[in-house]
Amino acid sequence: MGPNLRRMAAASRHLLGRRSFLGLGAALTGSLALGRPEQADAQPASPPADAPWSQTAGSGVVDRPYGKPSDFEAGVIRRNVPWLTAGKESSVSFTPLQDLHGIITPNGLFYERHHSGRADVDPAQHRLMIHGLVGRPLLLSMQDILRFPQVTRTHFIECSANGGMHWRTSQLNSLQFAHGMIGCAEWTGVRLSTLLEEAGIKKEARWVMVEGADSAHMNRSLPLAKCLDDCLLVYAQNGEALRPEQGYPLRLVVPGWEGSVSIKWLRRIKLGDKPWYSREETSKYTDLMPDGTARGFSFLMEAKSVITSPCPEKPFPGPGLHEIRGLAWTGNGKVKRVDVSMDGGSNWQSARLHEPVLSKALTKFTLPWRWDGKPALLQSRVIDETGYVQPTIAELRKQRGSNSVYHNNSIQTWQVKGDGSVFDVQLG
Ligand SMILES: Nc1nc2c(c(=O)[nH]1)N[C@H]1C(S)=C(S)[C@@H](COP(=O)(O)O)O[C@H]1N2
Ligand SMILES: [Mo]
Repeated sequence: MGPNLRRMAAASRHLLGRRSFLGLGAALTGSLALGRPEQADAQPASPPADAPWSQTAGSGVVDRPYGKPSDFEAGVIRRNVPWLTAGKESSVSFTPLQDLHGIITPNGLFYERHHSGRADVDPAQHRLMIHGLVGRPLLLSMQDILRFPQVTRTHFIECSANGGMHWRTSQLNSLQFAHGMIGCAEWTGVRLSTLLEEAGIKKEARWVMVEGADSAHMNRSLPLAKCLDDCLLVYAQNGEALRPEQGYPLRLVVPGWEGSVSIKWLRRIKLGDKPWYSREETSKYTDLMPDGTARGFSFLMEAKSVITSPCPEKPFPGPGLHEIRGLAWTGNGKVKRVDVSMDGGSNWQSARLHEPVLSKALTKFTLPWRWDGKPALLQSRVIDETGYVQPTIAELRKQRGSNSVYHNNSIQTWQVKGDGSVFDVQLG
């Protein structure tokens, strides 16, 4: 631990040590106003009475051969915005980040983005073709793909349209809708380089086209160097087969790059000497700059962070000691530091990063804070291992103008009101 970290740890021990989070210490000494009076009962006289579930045996193991969450968690679901997803030709659902506690997104809650709906593919019939500038074109079955050496890596996938609505202004007042086009999973499959080497890469090859088996046949061009570096062809997500929504039985994962290149239901890989300039890299997924030119092939997802607790969906229950929690990530590699401000960016404190801090994966951060019940402007700002600092929306608009749809990685501001409610605001 460096001196800086030691000082932070000591400071938070000091803050945490003096009073309990629920104010129990205060109840005993009677010296502090409590957030929630019912929690003041420091020494209950008797254990709680048996509830119905404590009085008879519960269900056995036969009624639920595949597990599901408690019925009390029925509100923890992906959500869509009806006006954004008028039909199934183009649809998107958002991860409920406000209800999640770790860096892994549960498979049933991973956001979805489909250009022609969810394809339900039969793995026995699915084939992957590798052709173009290769020595030996290949047509592989899933059984073939499973024979190659396996790798497992944890990475986020974020749609470059995440936060896109906020180029205009704050909209919908929701963590889920403002930031939920991201998920992070432990992916298992084969290195793309392993398969390309099996096919034999011709020396003129520079670009790789990847295409899906959905009816959109969504395709993108990727530089060969990235494909050989860290791209994965995966068939498993968090230890089980991919879900149909995430591209079952086979998808590409392009770590740290915009989600649209991580082609789902992957059926074709073609090597060439230049990009294909497909629909999704010309008419879409480009960024209109202030000078009227369009920036293309803007693959990298730059560093971003957000406070997930509190947030509009999870207001503060009352004044007192709270743990500010959030997530940070960067397409450049690892998160180096996250700073948190309570006053709209005038003063910053470093948050604690939770292990594991993985490359191109979500990283969790926390910071204890005693909220005095006064209005506040909460922000988080990530700095990644390359020294890149997450910009404010004003800084980003200065570079990019306001015609963009994609790549908004600006600092989120949560306005906390006196009653603990939280609002999505942009500072001028
Ligand atoms: N074949 C195919 N691949 C695709 C898409 C698609 O519509 N079809 N959508 C892309 C987009 S825009 C994103 S952001 C990610 C979303 O992945 P997810 O649905 O698993 O979250 O998949 C990408 N891969
Ligand atoms: Mo996307």
